[in-house]
Amino acid sequence: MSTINKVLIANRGEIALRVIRTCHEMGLNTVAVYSTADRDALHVRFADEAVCIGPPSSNESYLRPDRLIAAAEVTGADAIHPGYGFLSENPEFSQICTDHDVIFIGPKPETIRLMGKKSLAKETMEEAGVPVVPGSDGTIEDVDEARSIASEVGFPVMVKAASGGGGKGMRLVRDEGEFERAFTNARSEAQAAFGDGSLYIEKFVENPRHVEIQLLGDGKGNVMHFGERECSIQRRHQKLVEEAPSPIMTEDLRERMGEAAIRGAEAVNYAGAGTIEFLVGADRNFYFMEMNTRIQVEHPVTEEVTDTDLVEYQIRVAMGEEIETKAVSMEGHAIECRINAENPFTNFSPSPGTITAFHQPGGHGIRVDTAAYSSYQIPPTYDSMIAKLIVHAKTRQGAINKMRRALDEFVVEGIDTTIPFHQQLMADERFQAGDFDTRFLDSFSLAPREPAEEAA
Ligand code: MV4
Repeated sequence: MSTINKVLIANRGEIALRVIRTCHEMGLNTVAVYSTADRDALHVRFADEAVCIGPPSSNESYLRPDRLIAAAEVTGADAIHPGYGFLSENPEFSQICTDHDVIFIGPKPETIRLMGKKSLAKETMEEAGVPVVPGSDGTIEDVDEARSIASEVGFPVMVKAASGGGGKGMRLVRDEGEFERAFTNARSEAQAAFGDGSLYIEKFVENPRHVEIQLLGDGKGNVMHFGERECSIQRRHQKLVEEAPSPIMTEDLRERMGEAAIRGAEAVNYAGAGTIEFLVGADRNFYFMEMNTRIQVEHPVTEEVTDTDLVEYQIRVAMGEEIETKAVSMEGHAIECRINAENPFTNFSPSPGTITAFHQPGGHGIRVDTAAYSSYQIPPTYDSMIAKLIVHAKTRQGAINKMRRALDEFVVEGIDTTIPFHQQLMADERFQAGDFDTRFLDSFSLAPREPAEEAA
């Protein structure tokens, strides 16, 4: 056991605030770090101490291990919480923290590195007995060999980058004739994006859903799961809405997916919070896709239906506490809408600027995770998410009704936001019926903005 007294949060925005809140509830001191673009940010205001770590560019601030370690050393922080994005899944940073006697609140460097190599992660999961999509054994260098494997697997196939993720370096190949071009293009894209052009091949799963299992391990052999999240409402690999439970879930499917996910995490003696993403086919067969070794943006929907604080769990296992594994039950239904500073009527173009008025919804079953406020200037440098609106109700229909009411109450002036998109989505018949997959938004057409909104 190693106690933690002071946590440095190596992040910004809503997730930095989210982590600060749990630290303070646990009686822990907090250190914020900030770039010069974030001088007036709320994470700086609400942390016990704050250290400026550089200019606006992430490469010169939030992504600089040396400056983060220096900030931890001058403030006497004994742990670093990386949040999501930035250095949260960087194995070198996790190792650097350990080398400087600072606890990295997250998995071991070897686990982060292994799960970052998608093809190795898949092999590890297959050996652990987790269902995987049929395809090549590991990566393939030679185009001709790759083509013959693709034919064996059977078209259509997906060509994926071994070091990829989030859809980069990925190609759908419908038939043998398209194969060579797709393979060569994917290799160049992967080499340019990840410095690693190695590729692997999988059978294409048509119209899949994205369903992920929330996991927690203590690194002492104990792993538990907190049920699933439905994340199929995505646009260009960016999630816009998440919910728990998944509308397709049954007790039996949850038990089998949960057990598979636990087997996978046990195989790497997982330490920390993590997620296993599954592709779920129309026939409800499920296949390992990726493992995320961080706390995710959408973790609140799980917190709401399981009545837990996942960040508290992260900190407890980082201190070396053993977890009492138990079956966690899900109560009711939670939905999260990501409110971005983007104009949904102009292809989600970014809309940075100053928020001139900000009023957030409230009432029973409403949670708003945000670092925005009235007069806040959104820096153009970072991501566009300005708030997460999370609702929790007894039923899915109750959650949708509550979300529609909350969206109507949410006032953000001075910039465009994705609120009108969410209002239309929540009113959509197919969404309401739970009848959607990862391609749903490709065919979802937004009705033009109402004149009243135009005037406002
Ligand atoms: C797939 C697939 C269909 N079949 N693999 C997209 C991101 C990357 N993590 C994996 N992805 C996919 N892999 C096979 N064998 C379809 C996707 C996919 C997808 C997956 C989850 C959520 C949204 C998606 C959107 C397009 C494609």
